[in-house]
Amino acid sequence: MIRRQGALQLGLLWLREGGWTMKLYDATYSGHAHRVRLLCGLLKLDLELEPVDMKAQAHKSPEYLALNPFGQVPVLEDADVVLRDSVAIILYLAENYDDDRTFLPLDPIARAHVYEWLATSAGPLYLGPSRARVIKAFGRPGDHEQAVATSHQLLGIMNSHLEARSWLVGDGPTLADVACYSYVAVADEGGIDLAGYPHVRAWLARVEGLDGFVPMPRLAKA
Ligand SMILES: N[C@@H](CCC(=O)N[C@@H](CS)C(=O)NCC(=O)O)C(=O)O
Repeated sequence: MIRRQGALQLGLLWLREGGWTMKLYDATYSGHAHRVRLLCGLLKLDLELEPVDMKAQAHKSPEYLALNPFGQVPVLEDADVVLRDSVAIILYLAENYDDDRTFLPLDPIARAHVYEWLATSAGPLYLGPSRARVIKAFGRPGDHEQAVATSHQLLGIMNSHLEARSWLVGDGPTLADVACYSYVAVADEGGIDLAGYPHVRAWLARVEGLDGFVPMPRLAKA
């Protein structure tokens, strides 16, 4: 297992030194894709962006479904590795390219706490701020009131958690912060006011101050 991983890493290094650039199938306003762009910025990794025209349903084309049968953005291609799902992708990048292992700590307890927030990003964050925004700003069907309620429950929990700490896990930024940042940063586009969550707002500003930070694009006002 370890030998296989080592061989994969050596192979990727060889390919990357030979001029290979990782490719992200991307959509500008997708917070899921933004997580990957953000981590690559923070890790100073080169990333080629391949825009997926979601308005034209390019993510449901046979070519794209061959990459991700769920027909969702993002997908990462790194040499012969093809990965769907933003959480899987950022885990892969941290495990293979974060030499200092700060974004995915080696300590098993700290790492388990990172996993808690990764699960939160695919649970309440997806059902809350992400869904509220897709309903309000993109006109997708769904229960906006429920998504707003889920968002406020989550933001209350995050606000209390961040009251006495700067980062979601440990003393510095980890994948927990990367996974949770994007949709919280644009929560207002889903009709969610962050005014009552000062510790969350301070945390957003802290992420934005990181070297290599990549902003989450805001939707143009109508
Ligand atoms: N679990 C997936 C969710 C990705 C996702 O929901 N992507 C949205 C764009 S933000 C999408 O492609 N939606 C189109 C669809 O679901 O048909 C991930 O983390 O990558």
